[in-house]
Amino acid sequence: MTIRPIIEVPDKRLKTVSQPVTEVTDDTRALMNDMLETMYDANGIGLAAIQIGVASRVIVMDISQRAQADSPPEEKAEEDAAEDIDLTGETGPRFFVNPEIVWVSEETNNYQEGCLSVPGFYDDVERPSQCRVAFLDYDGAAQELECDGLLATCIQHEMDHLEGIVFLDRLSRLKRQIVLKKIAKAERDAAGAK
Ligand code: QAP
Ligand code: CO
Repeated sequence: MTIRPIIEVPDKRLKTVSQPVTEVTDDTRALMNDMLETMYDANGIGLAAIQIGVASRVIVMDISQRAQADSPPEEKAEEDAAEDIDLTGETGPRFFVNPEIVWVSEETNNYQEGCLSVPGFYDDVERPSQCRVAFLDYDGAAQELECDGLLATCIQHEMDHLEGIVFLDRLSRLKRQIVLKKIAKAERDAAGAK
């Protein structure tokens, strides 16, 4: 497994619509393993293939990684302990190939989202609270999954990446422009500091 560089906004590649995978092969699994290692290394909970520059409809996720980046070490240990006895089956790595949303709830919620391609920025995004997703798993078997809570939010966020959409695109134009300006300024400052 290899940690690959994560593409960040405003990189145009993030606007690519990803292509369906024709068959889940060892190459697909090698990609998923690299994505998982890359995601864990960056303390993420979800990653779409386009975020490492591969325009395939592949997503990896582990929502038990939640809040890793923000939590102090003691809290993190407690969270991990809580996850260990979690019986919802919502922990551990998950792999989604060619995911399709087959149902969404009318009920929506707001979740403060972040993105490994937009490091350091978080904002509320409104999405359906529940959804049902059909996909191929790590072994290429067809599966359906009913999603709720963070799982539902995360899968919808990641599926947006497959359409070339970043969560900033779901904010008001004003908010998006403020974030993009801050990123551009940080980029300039970093270049100037060299
Ligand atoms: C998408 O995002 C997500 O800015 C996954 O400094 C996030 O894994 C869906 C991360 C929240 C739903 C709710 C972001 C790590 C991780 C950062 C991530 C950062 C370090 C983001
Ligand atoms: Co993202």
